[in-house]
Amino acid sequence: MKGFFDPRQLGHAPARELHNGDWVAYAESPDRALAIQRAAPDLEPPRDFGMAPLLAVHSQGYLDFLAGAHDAWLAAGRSGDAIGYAFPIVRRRPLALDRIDAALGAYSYDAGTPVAAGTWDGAYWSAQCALAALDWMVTSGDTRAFALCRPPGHHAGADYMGGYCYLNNAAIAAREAQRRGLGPVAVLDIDYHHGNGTQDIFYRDPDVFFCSIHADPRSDYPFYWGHADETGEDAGTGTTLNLPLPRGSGLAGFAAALDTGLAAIAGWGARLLVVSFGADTFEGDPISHFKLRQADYTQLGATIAVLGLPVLVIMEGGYAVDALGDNVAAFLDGLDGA
Ligand code: SP5
Ligand code: ZN
Repeated sequence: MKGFFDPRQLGHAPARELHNGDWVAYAESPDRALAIQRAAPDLEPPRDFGMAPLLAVHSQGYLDFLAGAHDAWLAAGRSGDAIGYAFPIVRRRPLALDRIDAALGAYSYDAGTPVAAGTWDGAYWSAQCALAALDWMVTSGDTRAFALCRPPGHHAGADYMGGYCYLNNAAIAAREAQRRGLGPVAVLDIDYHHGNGTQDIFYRDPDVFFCSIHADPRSDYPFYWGHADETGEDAGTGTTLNLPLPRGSGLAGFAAALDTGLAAIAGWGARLLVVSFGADTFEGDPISHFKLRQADYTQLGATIAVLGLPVLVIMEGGYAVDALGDNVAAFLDGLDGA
């Protein structure tokens, strides 16, 4: 399967994250991308599609903040990665926040998403991979493409970062697909964690169907989104479908939810499927609690292929680095009918 990856994505390398009250090594490491690259060696760098497709999803203020955050951190006399410590519960009104600490809090919802020296470039080229994979499908007529997006994107909203995510690669590709007349577009999110950023971006949009299968937010991050009663709002009512599963779920539970999600997507009339794929549903994942095995990913890919839609795969999470490449390859093989 044709795929895209840019070495500049490796420059995003935060050192540590806050976990249960301690600093631990950052789980979303550059090694993840190298592991996937080893298993899918035919990846090529994307061309530059510029800022316009990013601005179709994210606010100018947020993009300006993200591009300048690490410099502002250094200018404030700090070293290392920029990280916030104060977060507005509700953004009651827009304020011109000059101090870097105020901006870091206003543009994020967690303390797990530091801005490092290489973050802007890494996130930018990660998003360009999503656009290049979409462009490949359009120009070649291929019904499949893979974007090795890293950093991942599905937790990032229009004006916030979180959950290791800065730019919402899946949403950027989905919007660009709409613009090119490839819609209606459905986004199927099968990362272990709910894709809150993608949901938020399309919550009132009747033209993008969002379905997520994930660990129940009553037990798992991101806690505040992904509950079964979130179904969209205003014109988008009914175009969001959340299928939370309990911790410990394996193939049987996951496959049943996938059947439900795919039936909804088919019934809605999607013409293009964007899959936010996370391999953190793997039994050996160090931060997650599902029980999928490598062979299960082939089956999930094959089940999605039965829909008969063009499928653009966007990489999200997956932190068992030693198994990550094989798990991704297994999923892509299933999609390809191998
Ligand atoms: C894209 C994606 O999968 N994001 C997941 C973000 C989860 N962040 C909160 C979980 C905190 C667990 N930290 C464990 C660090 C172990 N080194
Ligand atoms: Zn995840």
